[in-house]
Amino acid sequence: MGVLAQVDQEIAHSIQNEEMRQRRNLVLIASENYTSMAVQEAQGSVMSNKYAEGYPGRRYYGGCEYVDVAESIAIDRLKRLFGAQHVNVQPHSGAQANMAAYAAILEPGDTVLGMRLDQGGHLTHGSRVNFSGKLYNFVSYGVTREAELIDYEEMEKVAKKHAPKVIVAGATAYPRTIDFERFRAVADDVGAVLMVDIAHISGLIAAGAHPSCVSHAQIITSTTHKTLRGPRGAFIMCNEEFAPSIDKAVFPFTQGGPMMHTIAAKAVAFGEALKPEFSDYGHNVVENARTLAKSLENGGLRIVSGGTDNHLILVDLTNLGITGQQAEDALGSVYITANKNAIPFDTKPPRVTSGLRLGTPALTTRGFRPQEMVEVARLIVKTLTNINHDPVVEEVRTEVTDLTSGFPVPLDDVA
Ligand code: DSN
Repeated sequence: MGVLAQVDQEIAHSIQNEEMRQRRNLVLIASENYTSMAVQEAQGSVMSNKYAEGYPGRRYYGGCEYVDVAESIAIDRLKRLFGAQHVNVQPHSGAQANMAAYAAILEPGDTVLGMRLDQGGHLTHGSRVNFSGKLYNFVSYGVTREAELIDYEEMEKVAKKHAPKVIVAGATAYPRTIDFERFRAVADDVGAVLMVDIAHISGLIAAGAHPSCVSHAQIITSTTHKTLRGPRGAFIMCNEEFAPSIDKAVFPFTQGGPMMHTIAAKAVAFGEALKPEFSDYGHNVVENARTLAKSLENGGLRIVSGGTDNHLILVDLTNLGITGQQAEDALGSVYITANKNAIPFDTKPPRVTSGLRLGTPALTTRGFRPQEMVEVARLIVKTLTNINHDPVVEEVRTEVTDLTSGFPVPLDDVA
């Protein structure tokens, strides 16, 4: 960080501190990861300087010959990665990808069926405080009270009752495999389009560690920075029939100039995900999550739905007598980064919650394997069962620092 430290010490310092935090902490936020240095280099490149409204070969600005190369490569790699018919790599974020996907096929006021936010869905799947819930008439499905699995029967019933134009599958806090075939059968039955938001699991699908939705969904949205391990951003995939309306909905309807530096970095990440090592990575993420869930359960914690099939775990803290907020704070104080999260049928408000969401994508990138996940579980249980017990807090901090210091972050790979 030579130049930045000379011209702007305040910002340079904040970045250095963030780098130190990412090295020192156990990062267990299910939606975070460590990008490679190649991804970071592309993201921090001169492509940030370029305006390129439009699409490769049909831009509204001159001088796009090199950014066209980067975007065309990103498109080609993403198509190959998922076997998609058409892709758009310009969405700036997952929320903007969903906004464009809705805009492509819906009119304001149209009915859409999505998963409840407080049972695992996402803000853009119809929350009243989000554009989705304000612009469209969202109806919802959730999970069953007993098994805490998606209630497919309820989903079908609600779909038949309300005849939505779109059914949205996908979640941000659902630890189990999603049955895309079943969603598509219901969508076909009621004449709806099936849209799947794979923001959380796109890396697992690319790796073959979660069943793919590509042959079932007509429209798919995803972020690029979670299990897929790319830069912060998003994309949309769709069947050819929706291609013109998706492209128009991204630009010019919801976005202006694409972030060409991010698109170049997406291309690098898609290239990495096409390599055989990425398949090992995705399977390791799931194996690590399973081990973490089992070890936490052995430590006395209740795991929502009894386990996990993917990269994340939801812990119900009720029997420990602490809230999600207290758990997040206690873990933060020992350098374990995680987030509070509502559990199904939570009685506490969203800023408090009874649950904790934990994910393994970032630690798996650092090289953690099941034996370390057993240790991570032990440190979590020790912390949560000793809240405000200062000697234990000190002890765990040292144990966490010792553990993470043995595992490099991508920055260490570069001499
Ligand atoms: N904020 C993301 C997550 O953490 O799951 C979803 O947008």
